[in-house]
Amino acid sequence: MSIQTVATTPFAGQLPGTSGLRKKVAVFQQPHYLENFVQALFDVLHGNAPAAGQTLVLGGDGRFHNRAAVQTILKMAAARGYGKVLVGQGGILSTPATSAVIRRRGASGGIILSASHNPGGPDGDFGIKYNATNGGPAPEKLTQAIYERTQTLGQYRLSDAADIPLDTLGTHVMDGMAIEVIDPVADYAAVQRELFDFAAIRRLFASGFRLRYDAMWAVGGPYAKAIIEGELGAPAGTVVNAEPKEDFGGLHPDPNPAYADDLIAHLMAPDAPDMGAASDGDADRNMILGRGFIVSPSDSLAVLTAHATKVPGYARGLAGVARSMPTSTAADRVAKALGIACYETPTGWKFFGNLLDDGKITLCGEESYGTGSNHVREKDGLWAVLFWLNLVAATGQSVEQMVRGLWAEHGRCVYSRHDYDGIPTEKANALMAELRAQLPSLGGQTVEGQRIAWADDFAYTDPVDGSVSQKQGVRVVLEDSSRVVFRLSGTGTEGATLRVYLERHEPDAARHDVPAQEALAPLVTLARTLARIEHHTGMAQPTVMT
Ligand code: VG1
Ligand code: CO
Repeated sequence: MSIQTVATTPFAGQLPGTSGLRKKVAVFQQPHYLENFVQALFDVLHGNAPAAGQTLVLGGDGRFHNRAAVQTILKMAAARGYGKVLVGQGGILSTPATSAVIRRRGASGGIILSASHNPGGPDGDFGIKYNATNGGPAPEKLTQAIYERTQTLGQYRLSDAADIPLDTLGTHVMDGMAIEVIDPVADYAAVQRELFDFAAIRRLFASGFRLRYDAMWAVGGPYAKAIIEGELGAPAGTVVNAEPKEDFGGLHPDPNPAYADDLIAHLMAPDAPDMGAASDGDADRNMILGRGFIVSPSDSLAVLTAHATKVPGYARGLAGVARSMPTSTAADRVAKALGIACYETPTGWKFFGNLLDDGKITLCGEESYGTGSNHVREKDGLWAVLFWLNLVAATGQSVEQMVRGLWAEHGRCVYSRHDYDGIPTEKANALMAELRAQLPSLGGQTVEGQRIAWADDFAYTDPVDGSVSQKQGVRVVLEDSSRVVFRLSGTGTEGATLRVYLERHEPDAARHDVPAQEALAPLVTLARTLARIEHHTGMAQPTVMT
């Protein structure tokens, strides 16, 4: 075995956005493409020095190209002089599990191969991202440095060793580097066991409580099977669509009302189980349903915050809570009642990292079906499901009763997100530019019969390191505190996606059952007029409403 040096030319990698590099599989299959990114990463991390003695964690969500990429990265890590790589069996590690392994094993970082909730397969998407030694997504200065390095790279290095068998646990040596093929579930399950009352959840299932967990043919399946059916004794068949498939069964592994329609149908049926749940491609997202009842992610964060002390891992109370800016203010209301701080961050999990590391918050979440805590540094789909199960067991209340309890106490934050997908990039940029140009004059104006109190472009100063992130989304807030937020997605791979977030607080319990789209209709009209959505995009309706 020896180390080869391969000449390459710089490629125009995308500026890594909220989740590293995401592209079509065909792009990743181009010669040197993945290698350039990995070499740039290693160069930025280690300069000219070898990564001697350091441990790297490696795995992915099992989508098409996962196995090939794992073998390439192993060979490059060996060439870089890493001491050891911990790779998940079959090349598999969910995003939260990677975070757990990095933290528990004291690794220097980890590489996650995933395009999260984006579709997979030969015509689908692939992605790669780096998580730092705290287990969380690389901060912006690191992703920026990686991007810059990809622009000047002239060569990369890799071992010419043979591929490693990934399907059996065991250890191997490649050019002096140890490779350990690990059980992808073990460390993750150990973390969950420390947080939740497994005995109480086991009793809940033993008493006949029924859950339907839809793993969407993605990486959450093995974790949910092992923990929910294995350790917690839920009946076989509780976890459905559980075997990870390279193309997610041709479906969109995104747990929301549009793509988890099969799960929703089961929970709306006359013989519905007590609770429904789903996780996404890399198992960091979660959707929660009660019997005949859909929980909005913003409400989920608020309920978990309100009841956290009933769970052993959070029994001593929460330091604080954080939500991404477009997420509804339900958590803020609960935090206020509890007397704890609530932080508002830009979209993307990396912005929670400093708050978690610094002990300012314990729980955090996003409207995009992401919820998590200081147990790892990623959002964690199955963790949220276990949290809800623990709460059902501890309170004796149903999922719906807990959400209604939240509404009764704090009013309902009626919420929806409208996505306009596949907009030509220039048109989406023009829409945002036009909206931003109006900002100085919006406050005090009446548009579509609604009086705007103020409007701005959200900017965030990190309370821990003082770094500033500008232009994180246009906020238009009405006098009754209703709001519309506009931003462009940073994770799509085809054209641009406009996200319009709508929120209205409804204190009147008699109106809590008005369907969200109906209650939000005036705000939708306002949003469409203000941003001239149809004019810019040609779209009269959003592609997806969640
Ligand atoms: C989306 C969500 C955001 C989430 C991000 C990564 O980003 O809106 O809340 O953090 O995906 O989630 P954007 O820029 O497309 O709106 V995942 O499950 O891809 O790690
Ligand atoms: Co995800």
